[in-house]
Amino acid sequence: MRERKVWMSVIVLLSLTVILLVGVLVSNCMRFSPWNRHMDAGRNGGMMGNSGMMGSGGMMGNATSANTATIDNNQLHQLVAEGEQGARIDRAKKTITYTGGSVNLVALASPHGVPNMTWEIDGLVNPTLFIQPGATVHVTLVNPDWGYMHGFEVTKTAPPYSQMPMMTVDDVFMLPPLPQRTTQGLTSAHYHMTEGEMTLHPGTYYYICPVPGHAKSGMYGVVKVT
Ligand SMILES: [Cu+2]
Repeated sequence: MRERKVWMSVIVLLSLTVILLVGVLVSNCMRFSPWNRHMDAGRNGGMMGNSGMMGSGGMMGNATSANTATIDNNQLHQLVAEGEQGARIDRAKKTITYTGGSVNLVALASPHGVPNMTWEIDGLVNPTLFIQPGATVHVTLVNPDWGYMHGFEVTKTAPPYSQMPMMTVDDVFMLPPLPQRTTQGLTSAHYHMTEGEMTLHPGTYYYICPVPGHAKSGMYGVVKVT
């Protein structure tokens, strides 16, 4: 009789342990699933206006338009020219300094003429950006690439990046991936673009492409908010 009681207790304890382990596993899977990350990105990228996120990433608030549009080659060049206005571009040091409270950041994802899987900003490949704390940074992402989707994410997580950065990096700002240009011909193609706004606390950040393998292949640069 006594022996049976002991066995019953052992079985109950084992069952509870199994239930607990399964619970922990399931909640971890939920937390790290791409779907969930996408939901997080949606919160950043949604049309909620200034959401006033003061949380982990150092974001003070952002408003991202969920709209995407396509532009032609002339509009692309115009956009790049506008981005270069007011930016102090140091080609030797590969740095861009944006002064003032209003920044126009135009990021071209792996465009023709630069190494594959890199960013071009104001004519520089993966430059280091200097931005003032609290500045309103208007980010325009254009994907001029042929063959690959690209998105724009800002994170406090430093390189090296894994194959699946969306699973591991801390997401401060996100413009979700855009499709490749509409046709292969550079001048006849239309280019997908999207835009959003971010405001950053002082610190060191990184702009990366969240598409699997791209940041790992070199599609990232540094943002110094100082
Ligand atoms: Cu990419």
